[in-house]
Amino acid sequence: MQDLFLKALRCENTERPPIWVMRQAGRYMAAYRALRQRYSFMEMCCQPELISEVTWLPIKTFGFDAAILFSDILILAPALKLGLQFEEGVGPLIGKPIQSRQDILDLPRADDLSGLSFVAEGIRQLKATLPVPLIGFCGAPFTVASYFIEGKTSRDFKQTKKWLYSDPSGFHLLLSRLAEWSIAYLNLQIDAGVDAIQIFDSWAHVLAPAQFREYSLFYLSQVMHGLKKTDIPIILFCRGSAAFATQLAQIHPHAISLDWNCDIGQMRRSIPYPIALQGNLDPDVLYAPAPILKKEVHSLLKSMEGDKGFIFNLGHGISPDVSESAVRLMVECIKEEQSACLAKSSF
Ligand code: 1CP
Repeated sequence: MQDLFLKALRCENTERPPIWVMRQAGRYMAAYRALRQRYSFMEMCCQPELISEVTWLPIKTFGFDAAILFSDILILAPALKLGLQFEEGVGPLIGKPIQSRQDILDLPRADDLSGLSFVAEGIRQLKATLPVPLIGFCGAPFTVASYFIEGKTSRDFKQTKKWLYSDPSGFHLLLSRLAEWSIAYLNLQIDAGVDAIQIFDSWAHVLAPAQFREYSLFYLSQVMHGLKKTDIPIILFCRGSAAFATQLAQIHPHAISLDWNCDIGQMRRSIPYPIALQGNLDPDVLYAPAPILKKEVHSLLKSMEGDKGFIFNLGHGISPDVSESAVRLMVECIKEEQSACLAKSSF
């Protein structure tokens, strides 16, 4: 297996930075859209053969250095008996949002994961064929809680914030139940063979720093320390990472994924090895004309030149309407870097 990605996660020198992108198996790919003509998103998430096929798509097409399991952070909802559907043009809808302390007490405990066995089977199938490391993932308890409370995508997270302020102990109870589920779910993925884990705290940026420590960081740390394989590399992604990166570093993940609101080279000065840094190209750069795209990719590479633990990624998920040729160009630029390095070393 090609191990550029795992080496960078261990902060070992690599001939070039590895590259993968968040949401790399998704709607910007024609092959993905063609599959979606035949299957619903939920069908694609729940059938091991389809999980494997979709996870493979961006690896085959663009040659990324890591694959991310095709699934969703909300796939836990059906296992928690909350119901989940994805509606065209609307997004995720939770059938029975959590509205009271009793709703939390009624949630099943995380001792029976048979409802998620299709994920384990998908991972096993992938591990038999993938030439690059496989990233498993889950949502951070805070982000998953906000979907389960709001019941759908929200702009302002009013219900979540109201609950947090009016009933902190109830909110903590929900977060600790979700942390238990996250641990069990990630352990299932580890048992099935994933090579690394990324935890997505996509809505962390709605929290103030002290709230982030209390309602997010504490549970991220609990999840990390609950994993059965203590040396499995863990990447923490959160929106607002520019503000929270130093807090994230305090719980010692293997890597922190940065959004594009910070200068990653400067961030390296406050986040020491052996924490690797992942990021942080503005996803909208993929709309730019080729010369600008190349310039932006090179300037990011330049700012992390010589860094032992750098993984090239976007600052957040890739948008569904970018062109595949822009993605191909970005990957080529990074791989050219390797040829440039090899050429240099031959003098
Ligand atoms: O219509 C479609 O075809 C579905 C689009 C889609 C896809 C391709 C959704 C719906 N989820 C996914 C896959 C997905 N989601 C992956 C797969 C692996 C990959 O290629 O990266 C991953 C890791 C996720 C994680 C995820 N789902 C996050 C965290 C990452 C992030 O982008 O912040 C979140 C917030 C979700 C929720 C979600 N899933 C899908 C939608 C439309 C949403 C809501 C997004 C929102 O609230 O804005």
